[in-house]
Amino acid sequence: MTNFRFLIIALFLSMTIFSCKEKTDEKSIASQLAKPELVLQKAPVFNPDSAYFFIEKQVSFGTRVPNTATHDQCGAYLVQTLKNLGLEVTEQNFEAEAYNKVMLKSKNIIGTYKPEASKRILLAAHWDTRPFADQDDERKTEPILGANDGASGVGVILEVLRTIQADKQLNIGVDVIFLDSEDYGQPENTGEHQDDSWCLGAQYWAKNRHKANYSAYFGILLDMVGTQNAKFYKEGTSRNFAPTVTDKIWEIGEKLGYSDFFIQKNSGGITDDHLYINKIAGIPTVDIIDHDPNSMSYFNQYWHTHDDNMKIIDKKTLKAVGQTVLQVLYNEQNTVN
Ligand code: AHN
Ligand code: ZN
Repeated sequence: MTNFRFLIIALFLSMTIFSCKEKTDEKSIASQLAKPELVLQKAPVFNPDSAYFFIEKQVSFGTRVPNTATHDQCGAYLVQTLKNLGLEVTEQNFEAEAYNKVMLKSKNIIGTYKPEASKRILLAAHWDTRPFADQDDERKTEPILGANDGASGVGVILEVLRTIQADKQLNIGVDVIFLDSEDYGQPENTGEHQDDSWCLGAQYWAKNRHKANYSAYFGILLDMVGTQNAKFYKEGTSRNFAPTVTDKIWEIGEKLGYSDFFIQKNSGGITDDHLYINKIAGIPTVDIIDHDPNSMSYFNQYWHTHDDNMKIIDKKTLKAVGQTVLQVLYNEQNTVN
């Protein structure tokens, strides 16, 4: 716990130093003074029942821990689902060394909507699940089902894609990345702290993008977006690397009526996949992640426990996140840059 707290504080301090450089020019001050009223462009309706189904389907394979058959089966399902949705699919296979020297056979799964469009938005979520329940009191060494931590972000993104494909109106490009080996991070009190033991798929992709010089206008990472009463604070890593996009998403979430979820308050930085997409790939990327800066674990009560199963998934939360992400995408096509 102390390690983790320290990490957050260190991260926050280092980012404050970075951020001092930006956004003090005259233009941004002027635009802050005359902030135009947000207009919601026409966007299709997000269906939380369908998103729920995509989550249930992933969980039905069992736990999705790298180097296991159920992991590979779920990966094959995600590849096929993206293809069925009409996307161009790239499977990025790689081996990553875990904190305990285990080599993880991993697969980032990338889907491309409208490859010809030059303006592109990146949507990301991790699809693997944690190999242990280190925050639980029982069966700590057994893997978790990860209905929320893993499947929820992927399920919402799949439903966003299905909606866009059915609607046929969105004229910007969208890339999705289902990142692997996010959740094999070093548990607390297991020897000397190792930096960068989480988010191995994001680190790999950020260093080895699926297309040469790939970039995007901005990215949105979804992590733990499925539980009842989820709270999304404006997280520090997102604010530091992508302040404008963070504000835009939270403003849209509020305007759509989801202010119970999109809390207009800041929290400290979290080490999550977006950190590496920001830091290494240079794509301004925001994390929509359920967490509670005032709680002991910093995350939700189900985090890395066996309670992270289908029982905690709430369609209201899926709707709030999915509708907000759709609206962000549809608002981009008419924005004057
Ligand atoms: C750390 O615990 C350092 N980061 C949290 C990233 C994470 C784990 N997201 C889901 N599971
Ligand atoms: Zn996790």
